Amino acid sequence: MAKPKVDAGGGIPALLYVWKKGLEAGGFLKLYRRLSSRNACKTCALGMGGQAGGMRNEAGHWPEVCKKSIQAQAGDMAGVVTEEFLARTPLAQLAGMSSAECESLGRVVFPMMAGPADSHYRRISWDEALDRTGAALREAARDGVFFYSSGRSSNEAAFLFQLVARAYGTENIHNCSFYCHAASSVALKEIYGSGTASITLDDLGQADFALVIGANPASNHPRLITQLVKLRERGGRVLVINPLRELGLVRFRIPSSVRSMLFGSDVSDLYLQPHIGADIPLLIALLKGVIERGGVDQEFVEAHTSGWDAVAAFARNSSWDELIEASGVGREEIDRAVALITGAKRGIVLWAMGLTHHEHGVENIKALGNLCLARGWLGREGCGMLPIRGHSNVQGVGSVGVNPVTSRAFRARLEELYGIPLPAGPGLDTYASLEAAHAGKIEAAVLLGGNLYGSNPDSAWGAEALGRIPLITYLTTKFNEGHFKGRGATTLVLPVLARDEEHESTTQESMFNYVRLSDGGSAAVAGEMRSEVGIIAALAERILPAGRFDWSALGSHQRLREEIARVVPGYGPLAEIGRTGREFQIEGRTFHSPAFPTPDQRARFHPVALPAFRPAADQFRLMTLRSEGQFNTVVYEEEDLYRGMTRRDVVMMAAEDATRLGLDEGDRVEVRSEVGAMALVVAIAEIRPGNLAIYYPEANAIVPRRLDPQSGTPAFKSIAVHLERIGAGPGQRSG
Ligand SMILES: Nc1nc2c(c(=O)[nH]1)N[C@H]1C(S)=C(S)[C@@H](COP(=O)(O)OP(=O)(O)OC[C@H]3O[C@@H](n4cnc5c(=O)[nH]c(N)nc54)[C@H](O)[C@@H]3O)O[C@H]1N2
Ligand SMILES: Nc1nc2c(c(=O)[nH]1)N[C@H]1C(S)=C(S)[C@@H](COP(=O)(O)OP(=O)(O)OC[C@H]3O[C@@H](n4cnc5c(=O)[nH]c(N)nc54)[C@H](O)[C@@H]3O)O[C@H]1N2
Ligand SMILES: [Mo]
Repeated sequence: MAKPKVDAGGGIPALLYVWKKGLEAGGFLKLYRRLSSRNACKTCALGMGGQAGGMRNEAGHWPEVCKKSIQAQAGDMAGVVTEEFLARTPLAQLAGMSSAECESLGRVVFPMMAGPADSHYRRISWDEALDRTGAALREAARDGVFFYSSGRSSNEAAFLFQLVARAYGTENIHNCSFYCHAASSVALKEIYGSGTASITLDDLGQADFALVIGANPASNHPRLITQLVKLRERGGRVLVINPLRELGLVRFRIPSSVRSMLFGSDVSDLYLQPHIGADIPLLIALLKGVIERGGVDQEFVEAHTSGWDAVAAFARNSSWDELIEASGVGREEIDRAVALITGAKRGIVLWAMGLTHHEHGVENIKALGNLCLARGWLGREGCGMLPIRGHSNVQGVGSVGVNPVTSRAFRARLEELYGIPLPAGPGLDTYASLEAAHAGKIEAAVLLGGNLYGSNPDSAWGAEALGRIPLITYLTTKFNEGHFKGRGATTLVLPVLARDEEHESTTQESMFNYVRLSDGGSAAVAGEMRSEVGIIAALAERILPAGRFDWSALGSHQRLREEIARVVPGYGPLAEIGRTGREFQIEGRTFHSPAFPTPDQRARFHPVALPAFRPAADQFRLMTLRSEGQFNTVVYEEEDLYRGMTRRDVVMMAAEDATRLGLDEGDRVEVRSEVGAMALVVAIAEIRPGNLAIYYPEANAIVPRRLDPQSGTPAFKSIAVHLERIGAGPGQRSG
């Protein structure tokens, strides 16, 4: 069994790490100063920093630190890519670099390009970079262009990005959420009429029950664990549903609490391990149990919801045996979970990619919504639904319109204010754009951050698709694999300032629908980096007819905030935030009374059938996930401390399966899907037998291009695979 070196998440190793990174970044004080500046944290969307000050959460609590905010900060401060390096390193060699190697190259500090005949990237001027991109866009058919954004950029940059794209004439504007929480947005809109969390941070402080399903916040949103531990200290209960037993969801040492650091804190009361992709039968079983125990909040259901009868009848008529068999969780454990759920007054359900990354992603969240509504856990304090968002501003990027499907109100405002005639239909979403590229229909693409190559399923196909685009322009802080393996015929790489280096303040939106102001600051390294807004405005001048917009004015963040305030519902206070520093909760998104923005003001139950995903008898169910040492496609460390893995090319499997197949820890195996095979090393983990886990982004070599039809999200976590032994160790050693 792969044994972690630690007995809990967090703790001393997390603190030691801070020192190590501090040294790498050129001194602890220097790093500390940056971490404590008034800028929203660059990593996840839990909300830290802003005007409350660095290392403070939305309630002002200090100190709030986590390892990955330090990784990201130190990463932006260390080293630069030089012209000499580019001259001596051919593209072919760059394309052979791992994610960690790309990250270690340092900051990109001048514009560069590689054309079809080039063997190396070479430095170019800003004018040449912008002129080339402008010329390609001017010549392209409007529906032959796409604009992609990750979730790191500011609201100001993202708003301008979509405004320029729409004024230019395309609706092919999308972001990384189509590979992330799109399923949550689609489902939540159908459940309560708004596509984001129904709760604020305060509600978490009032709940007496939390269900954490399909998420690993111990690694990915560590400060959320503090909230769970506090909830338990108040006498509340935490239920975890996850096929893999994650150490940090069992025990955690919270760095800001002396007692927790010394003795550790229990994070959960009960841990259910269903099969991968089998949450729906389990959620139906829990609902059935709640009904049988008389735990339905009849008053709430009658007064504030619709659709209950069909959902209740389906649960009642489902057989226990079938639900138990399909979910993999036994009756006794289900009963214990039902007792926790019915014993609680105010419950919050939290989830992430374990629910969205399936062909039935939207259905998963509807099934979760059904359980929540049956208990009356919506539209009341301390109750509700919380999608645990990924990137620090992924929600803001969507709110300000980087989306191929915008609301009627949003479109009407764009037409009215700017006279932009908008095409009737939606544009291409993230995957659809790549599909169009693969079919040779994309002529140019502009990518504001992110790593579309590394995030995409079926990497070989993804590289082919990107390779067929005549011109790709990447805006980035650092190199990633996409800049080398996801090149177009001609590729430009333009260097940007990170959020805490911007000359003007910027804003971000957290997963609690709270908008924060970041002060900006000075650049961590010397170079020609420009602000994202500056680059987009300069591009706009080259692709849009003169006189229609005053692009020099739209290069001002304050002015952009005034525009956003006029266009985006609930964003009114943004106009003043730069002057007053007053951060705000977006109106109309979170609910403390049961009046929902649906046509009949009621929340809706949705009938959900058992998912079709069922691997054959000789196959495994495979999920792809993150380690504690990475941020998405950026790998900082090979080690996954909490899972006890010392390398990344492992396949985690249950001891029972290994024994059955005659495998030992460290044996080499091949894991094969319908699109490819990977040679990996066996690591025994506490995962439900019949299920496997491997690390993303490497995993995308074998992730098939199967999508949730309702959200367009690839099924990164329910893949049917074969596993075969190819040789004995030496492989993963227990740490
Ligand atoms: N340190 C760090 N922090 C991050 C990121 C990072 O890469 N590194 N990425 C950021 C981003 S963009 C995102 S979206 C979030 C991602 O945050 P998470 O969604 O927490 O991350 P994942 O590692 O993709 O998977 C989460 C969990 O889902 C479980 N799971 C897989 N399949 C199933 C299933 O079928 N059912 C259930 N119930 N569980 C399942 C896995 O066992 C794993 O524990 O984190 C953000 N924060
Ligand atoms: N198999 C598999 N695939 C997955 C997932 C999975 O769990 N399994 N998860 C999916 C999810 S949830 C997501 S969100 C996507 C991630 O998709 P993306 O958001 O596209 O990818 P990231 O790896 O987060 O992008 C990191 C890059 O962003 C750039 N960057 C960082 N900061 C800035 C900035 O301030 N400005 C600019 N312009 N650029 C910046 C740097 O180049 C950095 O390397 O991957 C998806 N793909
Ligand atoms: Mo994400």
